[in-house]
Amino acid sequence: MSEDLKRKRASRASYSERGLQCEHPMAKKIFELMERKKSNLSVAADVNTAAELLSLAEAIGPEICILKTHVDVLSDFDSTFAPKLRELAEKHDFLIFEDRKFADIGNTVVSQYAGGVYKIADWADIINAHVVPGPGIVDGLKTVGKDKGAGLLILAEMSSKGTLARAEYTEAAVEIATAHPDFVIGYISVSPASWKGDIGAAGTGTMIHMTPGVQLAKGGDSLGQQYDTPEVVIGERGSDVIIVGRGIYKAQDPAAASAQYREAGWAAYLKSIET
Ligand code: S5P
Repeated sequence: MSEDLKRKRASRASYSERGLQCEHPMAKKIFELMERKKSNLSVAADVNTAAELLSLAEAIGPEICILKTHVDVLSDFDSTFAPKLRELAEKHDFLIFEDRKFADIGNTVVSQYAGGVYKIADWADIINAHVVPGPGIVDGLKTVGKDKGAGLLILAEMSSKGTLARAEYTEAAVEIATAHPDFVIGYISVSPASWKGDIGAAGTGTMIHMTPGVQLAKGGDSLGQQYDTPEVVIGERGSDVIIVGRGIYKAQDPAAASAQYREAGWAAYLKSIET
């Protein structure tokens, strides 16, 4: 292990300590929620209907800190969906992250975020964006989401094979993210502990790292997804939140699987802050 990595590991702080440093209300809320529920598990609820999604949320709600949605894949989406999901979020104490991956110019993402069929800004606590267009995308999303108290995650890395979001791209993404502390709360990242120097400050500070591509065994799928375990993702790669999709919603008993992932994620976190 390099000296840089060793130093970073040793300086890792607890979620509650980091929550206390947060000025952004949504970042603070996430750190407090993780500590309160003893959960750093986000479930990617990539099912095909609103009915399935709501029943999955009811089953796994007690185990998760964040439910991640792709609302545009729900074949039966209508205006009754969001209020029902929000009700479950209140009941089970979780936050809602719409994984829309905005990627257009500022003016366009304003309408995509606030308007259309989905009206994401009305119900999502957290959204994410690529920075391919440059900082204008953050400025645009901010005009809609900031006053609502929503938080933005910047996609700084991706879990898929051959991703172009690496090296200099990641560094540029971090630069854009850190210039907007009033709206950006963290990153979708894969291996933040290995980022050069202190960029992104994995495991310390107020930026939250969320990492997809997590299963209980290392592996992948036939379309380029790459998986690693909660132990590696939290303990070695320096992330804060594991995002698990098929490992949970395709399991025979998603509630039991989510309990298992929550325990694995939490144990990895506790171990990572041991001094
Ligand atoms: O780099 C990424 C970023 C995201 S948000 N790789 C990803 O896989 N995701 C999302 O995480 C993806 O859209 C999906 O919803 C989830 C992973 O699902 P799984 O079934 O592979 O665990």
